[in-house]
Amino acid sequence: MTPRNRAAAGRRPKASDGPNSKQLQLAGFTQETTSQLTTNQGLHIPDNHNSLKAGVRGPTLLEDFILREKITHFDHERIPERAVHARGAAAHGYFQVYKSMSQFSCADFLQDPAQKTPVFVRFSTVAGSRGSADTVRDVRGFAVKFYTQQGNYDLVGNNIPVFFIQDAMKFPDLIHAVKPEPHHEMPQAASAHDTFWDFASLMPESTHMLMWAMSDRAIPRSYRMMEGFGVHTFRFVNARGESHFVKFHWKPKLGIHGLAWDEAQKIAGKDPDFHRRDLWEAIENGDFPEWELGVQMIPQDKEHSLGFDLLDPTKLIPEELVPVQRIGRLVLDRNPDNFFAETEQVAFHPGHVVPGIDFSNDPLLQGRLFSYTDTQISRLGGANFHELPINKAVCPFHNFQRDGMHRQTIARGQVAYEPNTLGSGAEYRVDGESGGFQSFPEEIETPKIRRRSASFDDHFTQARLFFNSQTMAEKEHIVAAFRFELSKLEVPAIRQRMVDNLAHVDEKLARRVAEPLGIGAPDARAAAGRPGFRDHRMALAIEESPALRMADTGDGSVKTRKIAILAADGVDSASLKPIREALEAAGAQCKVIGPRLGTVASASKRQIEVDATFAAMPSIMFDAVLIPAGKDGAAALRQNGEALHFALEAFKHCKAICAVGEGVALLSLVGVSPDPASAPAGVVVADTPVTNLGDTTAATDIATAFIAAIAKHRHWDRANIDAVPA
Ligand code: HDE
Repeated sequence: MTPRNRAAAGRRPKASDGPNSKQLQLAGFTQETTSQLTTNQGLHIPDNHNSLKAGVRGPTLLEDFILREKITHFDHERIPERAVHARGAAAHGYFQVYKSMSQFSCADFLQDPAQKTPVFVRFSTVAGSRGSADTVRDVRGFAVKFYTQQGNYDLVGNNIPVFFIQDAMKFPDLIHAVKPEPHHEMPQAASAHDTFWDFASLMPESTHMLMWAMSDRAIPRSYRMMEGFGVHTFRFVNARGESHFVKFHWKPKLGIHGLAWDEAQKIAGKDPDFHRRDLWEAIENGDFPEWELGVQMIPQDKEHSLGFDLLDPTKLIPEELVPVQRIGRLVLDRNPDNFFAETEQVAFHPGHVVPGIDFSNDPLLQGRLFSYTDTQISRLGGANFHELPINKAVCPFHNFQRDGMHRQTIARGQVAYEPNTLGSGAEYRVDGESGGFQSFPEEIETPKIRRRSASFDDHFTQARLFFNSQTMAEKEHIVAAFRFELSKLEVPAIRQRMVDNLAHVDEKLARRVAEPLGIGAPDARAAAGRPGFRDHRMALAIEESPALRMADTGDGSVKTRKIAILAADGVDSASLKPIREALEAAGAQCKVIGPRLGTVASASKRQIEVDATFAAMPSIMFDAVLIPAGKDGAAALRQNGEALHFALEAFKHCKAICAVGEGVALLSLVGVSPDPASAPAGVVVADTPVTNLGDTTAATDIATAFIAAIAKHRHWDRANIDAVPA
């Protein structure tokens, strides 16, 4: 049964190994839709098609309480979408620590490798509305709710380790600037417009994050192929009360991979649910996405040893200076039962912490500690959102907070205050020694002041470090992204201001960005003269940080990669079969794409099922393309404009392509060298005589070469790719 069929049949997706405490709790709230319909008061409904009328052709009666209940409920089905991160997808799973972290943190869920802590993880874009496309250029949210035995712990992070601004005071400005412009509400889910770059160019502290946002990190291939970061510095606190500063990382097992920008834009039209679907299908297929939790720890007394301020959220700690220790793994193994009840109603909050984890004074984090409860109150309609099933802690929780909209708990007894003598007589408080939460007793004695610390004044060193650390292809993509975004602006002065700032990152980068933009050469001095400009350069012990690259990450497998097999009547099934089997054995997913649904007949008259048409599943839905052998099949593909475009576009997007036998001729038609000796990077050409292709050894060799090419993800350094007209 396919995932879609299974969902349609109402069957619950199963977790990998039995229900955990959160699933058991949720089960108490889930409901199957039975065949007998009732009103919300339990009254059986005799007719769900007709309203109550004065005669069959007469007016509808106000008395029709069944109609009114149904329509009233419908009228109130929508809740306000999240102000940011409105578009998301989520899944259930578990977290397991590798070994006890008691030396650093007393958090219960970080002690026992045998313990699996239930989690719910929501991925999101930031700027777009709930119905916007998944593949827009944007930061991705990566929010994890751990249902621990000490209460819920939320690690509400992003897929980029730094942020645009240093102080919460600027967050509403940042978001107002990036959201659609208020006078005409355009553009949707895009930063490529005047207000965003107006703001960004006036806030040089955003430069480091802009470098990341213009990189392929902002157009991920899949949620399953992105890193996650806690961004701020947090604290671990152990049972002795000792503190380490900590940065959190999520490292994806499948590596970090991006789309081509042209591809991302086209997918936004062809399949706006691309990432949501990818996550859902991977879990339904049993390919459970996995990440390792990494931590970088800095002892309390080494706070000032890094050359920059740990409290500054526009800085990261290079992994080469403080290695990331991998301390556990996160597995997502169950799709939600109901998008609204779970994915939409889940309420994250960086202030949801457990004993053993605490905050730092990062002024961005400090502002967030206020914002998240506040936002849920208006989004979820009141102060009792913690009682919604998806938000409910799995450990007991009770206090003397009472009443409010939609209260679920029926609190018994006379007493709703403390201290009291009329209640149970129990000791209500739990001190730190017995597992109560205690804030780290950091010493603070300092004047109250509304000012930025001078230690936050370096705005460019790490932006430069990021740029220097990229491969050539990654640098090219950054240049192209800046050009694209800035070319969309209507006000040239904003473009100019931005490239002037970029000159402080890298002169050549700024010049290359400026070249096609119809503005003057970047002027670093002009930038330095503008208000808000700071360039207090820190001494950084490294020039490059290879850990900041996306290239060559992951386990090198092709698991879950999607391969299109182009097919038409006359395809050679004898050579296709072993290649397909080898790809599938390696974990790739093959789909036969043809001119029409149904089947195509192979040269030997076998019927091969077509999964989708060229129009419904174009090349942008795939990671690689296989053009099989077969005289008539290949000739038919060469006559088909959609098939030609398929191959050409896949080539333009630097995907692995394998052409076999007569299929090779299609490559030359689209301008790709068919000579195996000079084939471009990632193009596997097997023009072995067709008669030999049924030979499984030859087919295995072809498959092995193709799998190696797919495993590289994309061949970004393919020569002269700009000249390819797709
Ligand atoms: Fe958020 N952020 N944020 N944010 N954020 C929200 O909370 C906010 C920031 C992040 O899947 C909102 O429930 C302020 C950094 C994620 O439900 C809101 C500031 C990081 C999600 C809010 C920040 C994040 C949110 C909107 C600066 C990365 C989605 C709806 C002081 C570390 C969680 C909601 C989900 C959501 C406020 C900055 C991550 C309005 C005021 C930095 C992943 O409360």
